[in-house]
Amino acid sequence: KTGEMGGCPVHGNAMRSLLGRTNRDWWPEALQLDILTEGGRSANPAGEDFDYAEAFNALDYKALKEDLHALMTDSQDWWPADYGHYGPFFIRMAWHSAGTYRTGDGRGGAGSGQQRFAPLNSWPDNGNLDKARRLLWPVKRKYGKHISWADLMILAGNVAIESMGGPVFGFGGGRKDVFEPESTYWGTEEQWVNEGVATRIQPKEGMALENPLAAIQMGLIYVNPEGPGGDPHDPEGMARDMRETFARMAMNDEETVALTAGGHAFGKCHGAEPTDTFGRAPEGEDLHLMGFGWLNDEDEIGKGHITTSGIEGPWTPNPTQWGGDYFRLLFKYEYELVKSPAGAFQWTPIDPEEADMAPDARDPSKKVPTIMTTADMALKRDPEYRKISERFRDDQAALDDAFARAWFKLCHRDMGPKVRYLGPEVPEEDLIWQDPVPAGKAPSDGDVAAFKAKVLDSGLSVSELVKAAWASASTYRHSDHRGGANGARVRLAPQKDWAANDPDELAKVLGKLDELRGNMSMADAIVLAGSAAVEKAAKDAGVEITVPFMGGRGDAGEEHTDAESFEPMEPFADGFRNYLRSKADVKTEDMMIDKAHLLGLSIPEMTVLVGGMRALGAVSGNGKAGVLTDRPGALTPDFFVNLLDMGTKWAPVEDSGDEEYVGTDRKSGKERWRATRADLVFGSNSQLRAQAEHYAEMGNEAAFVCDFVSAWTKVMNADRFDVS
Ligand code: HEB
Repeated sequence: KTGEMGGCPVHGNAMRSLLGRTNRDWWPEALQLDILTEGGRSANPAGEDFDYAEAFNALDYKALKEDLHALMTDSQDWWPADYGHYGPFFIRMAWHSAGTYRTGDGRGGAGSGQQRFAPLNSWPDNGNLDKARRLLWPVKRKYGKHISWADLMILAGNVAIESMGGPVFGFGGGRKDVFEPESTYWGTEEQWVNEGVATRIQPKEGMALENPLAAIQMGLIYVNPEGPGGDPHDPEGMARDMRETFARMAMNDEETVALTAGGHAFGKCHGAEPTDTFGRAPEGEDLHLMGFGWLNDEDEIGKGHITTSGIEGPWTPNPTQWGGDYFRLLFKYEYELVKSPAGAFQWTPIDPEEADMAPDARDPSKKVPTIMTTADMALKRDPEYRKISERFRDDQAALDDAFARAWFKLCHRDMGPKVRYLGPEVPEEDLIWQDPVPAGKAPSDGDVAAFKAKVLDSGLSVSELVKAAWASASTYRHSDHRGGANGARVRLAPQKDWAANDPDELAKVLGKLDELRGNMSMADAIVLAGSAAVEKAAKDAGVEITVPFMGGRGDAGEEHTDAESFEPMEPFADGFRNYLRSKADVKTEDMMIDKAHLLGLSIPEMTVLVGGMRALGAVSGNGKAGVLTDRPGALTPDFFVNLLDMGTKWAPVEDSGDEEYVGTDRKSGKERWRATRADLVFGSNSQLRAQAEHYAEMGNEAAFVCDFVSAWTKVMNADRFDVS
């Protein structure tokens, strides 16, 4: 079965790698700068300690916005503005920056300025956005460190909407740039959309869109504008593709309609010439083109009409003015299928009135017909989309509000809690998709100590307490900053019922903690109980240590929680707890690395957490696998010591699909241990073995405990954006 929802990344029947096709596969000739980041050397010229929030707060925001307004109509000879206004172009840039976000793993999105780097800078769907970013450069240069590229791209989109009279809900800054491409899984296909790669949804073949991907073909942000796989004759398929891909971006039907129609109130498609006459995409283009790609004729740049998608024409008669013309025309006319000069399928109104024609983008004295893409036509042809579209046609205020809110969500969905937003235009209103958490109050030192004593006296085991704290905190994703222990959503649906969380045991532990906590929040109590257990476990291993505690978490209720939006966060695998729902096409150990990456952990942090949690017996299902110790519950390095012991011989358990292993005494043949792939990889992989050796070495026992406590604390506090 392919494309299972709920976390499993599978692709066809092929075992696939964690990263799929990478930049090195796409551009083997590209400069190998990554050798300079070996040894943990940072690629960030501002330094890893650069405090972007501080820099942003010192920004002259008003002046920046004025400069952006002026930029909109400051047409440059090297890339002239259609209709004398860059607004639509910047909106598309911002939308494509944000639109890579996907709920499955929280990756993608506008948060770090990834559009500057491969592969995104060279995706066919991002055609010519290299020019849009270059137009912004003088403004970026002027405001320097005070505005990141990531923020600037979104703010330029907002200012563009404002400057064309469109509705805007707000802006939150705080997206810190990175200086190297992020390693995100974008799929395994070896061709781009414009090279004929197959679409990912194929109902006849039983193929669903592979999780966590959210685009229908390699190199697209969402759907193919010409129709499923380029076929304009399949309206149901078009709507199906839109519904599925936009849902993966956290958008429902109403948001999808509002965004698409609102976006296409502006600007035009570009298809003046056949697309096979272009130069290469930026990442593989000649040196002297200085990062530009897709040029038709480099001397012609800016002179003729351009080609981007291959579709040609604007949607409305007023492409630089917000209004209701998109829906008015969509419903006023019958549309017929035609081909653009570049040969792309598109739709055009039959017998349009003169007043419903649009000006030519470069010559206002000329009139051209308007168009719709096959995707736009779905808003009329799909029954559900149509109802919403008709409502918006008849109620402009409703469209204004829906578009403004959906645009705000699109651009901020990957920023996590609202406390992370910066600047003077952050909206007051709390929105459910921000996963709001009511303010909490930190318990006093006395209450902390008293509670810890009660917990250790409660009869709950170290393993139970550690597992509950891990279940609560480990939902955190560094990708979109969602999840984590704050809010104690682990006691709400759907998290309380996740198999990885051992629901019955969790309910028992949470019930007991609720009795003991007094007026401490549940969120604090769960974390603190875990700390108490870790301290006890360390003591039982002969090390006295205090686990740092930062109280003040609040408790979210059901009214603060969009339960459905948490479903994609359910772990399919969690190597830290030795949990695997079912065998997948991605290796179990790869999924552990992926989880560690989402938690923002380093290799040693991942290693010490796995080894420590195994020693504590904190495994889902409370099985034997991985608990390589005779004294579970004590924070010893036994996991590593026993894993590396040559006295044990490992072999796969028959019929386990190489997911379970048995370790026998090499001499007697007697069974000693059980383990999974997520255990044995620390012995089989040379780099992880080196980590395991470090923690197994005599003399490192105390360092092991210290490192465990600091990695543990990092996970417990990963979402504490409310304290800095
Ligand atoms: Fe869009 C443009 C498609 C959604 C906004 N788009 C465009 C184009 C196309 C498209 C094809 C053309 C490009 C060129 O240049 O050639 N879209 C599409 C699709 C979809 C969309 C298929 C899904 C359904 N959009 C969207 C959204 C938004 C937008 C959501 C926002 C909100 N677009 C836009 C704009 C433009 C475009 C503004 C224009 C640009 C210029 O003008 O430059």
